[in-house]
Amino acid sequence: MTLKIDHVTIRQLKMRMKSPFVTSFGSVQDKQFLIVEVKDANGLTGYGEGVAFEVPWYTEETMKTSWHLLEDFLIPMVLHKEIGHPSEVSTIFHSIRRNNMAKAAIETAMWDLYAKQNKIPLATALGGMRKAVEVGVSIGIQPTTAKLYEKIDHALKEGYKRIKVKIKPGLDISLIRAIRERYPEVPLMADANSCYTLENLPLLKALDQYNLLMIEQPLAADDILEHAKLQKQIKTPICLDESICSYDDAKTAIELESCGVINIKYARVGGLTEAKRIHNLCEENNIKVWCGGMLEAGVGRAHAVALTTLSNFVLPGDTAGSSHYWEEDIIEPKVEVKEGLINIPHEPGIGYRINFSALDRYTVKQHQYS
Ligand code: OSB
Ligand code: MG
Repeated sequence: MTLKIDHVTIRQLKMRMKSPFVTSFGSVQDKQFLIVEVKDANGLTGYGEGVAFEVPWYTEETMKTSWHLLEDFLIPMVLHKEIGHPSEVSTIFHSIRRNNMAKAAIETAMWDLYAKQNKIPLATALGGMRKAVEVGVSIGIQPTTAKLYEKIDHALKEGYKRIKVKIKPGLDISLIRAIRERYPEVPLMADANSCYTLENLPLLKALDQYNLLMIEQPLAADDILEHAKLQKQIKTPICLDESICSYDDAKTAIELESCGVINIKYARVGGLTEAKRIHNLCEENNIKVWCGGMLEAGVGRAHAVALTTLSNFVLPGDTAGSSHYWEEDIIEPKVEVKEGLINIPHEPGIGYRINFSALDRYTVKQHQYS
């Protein structure tokens, strides 16, 4: 059996989140993203999610650049081709620079299809052994401290295993202090989404007193060197997110000792194959990893959850359940978090069915390539 694709469909979806998600770089509520379907000659289908936002504030990609890359370059590279294994797809895409979220959208769909062809769960296809994965939650910037407490209370009641909050200049020390006053022991971390520079060293040092699990991406996305300088001067482990877009970035960060932890997002690195390579490299070098999120709907979440079954995902991920963000998800059953755990589905592929009635309702545009 080979991964020979006869049809690819790209859909653009628009889904309203329960509440706006606010970070140091902007706010999202009506989330637009892509769903890619690949179909083989037997009519079996695989699904991937194109998670780039409409605005290029997290990385340089957007939903529209993803569509362009898929249509004009990536789909023609795989359509009607005999591909032996999904791990070859990232090599096939090698001549296309970056555009990792566009690549991941179709690469993950090929992984799903491969697992379905072989009647095994995606987690098994990837080599994952866990039966359940631990989950934390990422809480965006809130209008008031009362609202933030409310969100944290709710997340703890739902059983999430750690709380991550977004910080930004002017809402950092005071925010973390306020959280620690009310929750002295909660496993807590802060994500800066690149909003500081080394000039903020005193502030970043001051955060050391609050017993944070880690501080995520304090400095610029392309500043692996400056993160190394910072890590030498603060006790809180640095976790890199935006800085790690490839295996080579991870290698550089490890060699320079820029971080103690890496947040792996398969979409940011071009797919599941590259995510697994980075995971393995980190494991060999005693760098802990956890699985990040991109406010995905169910398809993207399912891929993240499968990836998290690999052995070095030793910290709770950002893969909150479907109901955390969405009234109704595009998969069935929805991703469920119980006591901070997501059970790994046993069905082939991503292990969740597409809810086509929801998928159709949220689709604003689609095109098939054959
Ligand atoms: O920095 O991890 C981030 C969401 C969008 C873009 C970047 C990030 C995030 C999150 C939320 O923190 C993760 C999630 O719940 O999907
Ligand atoms: Mg982050």
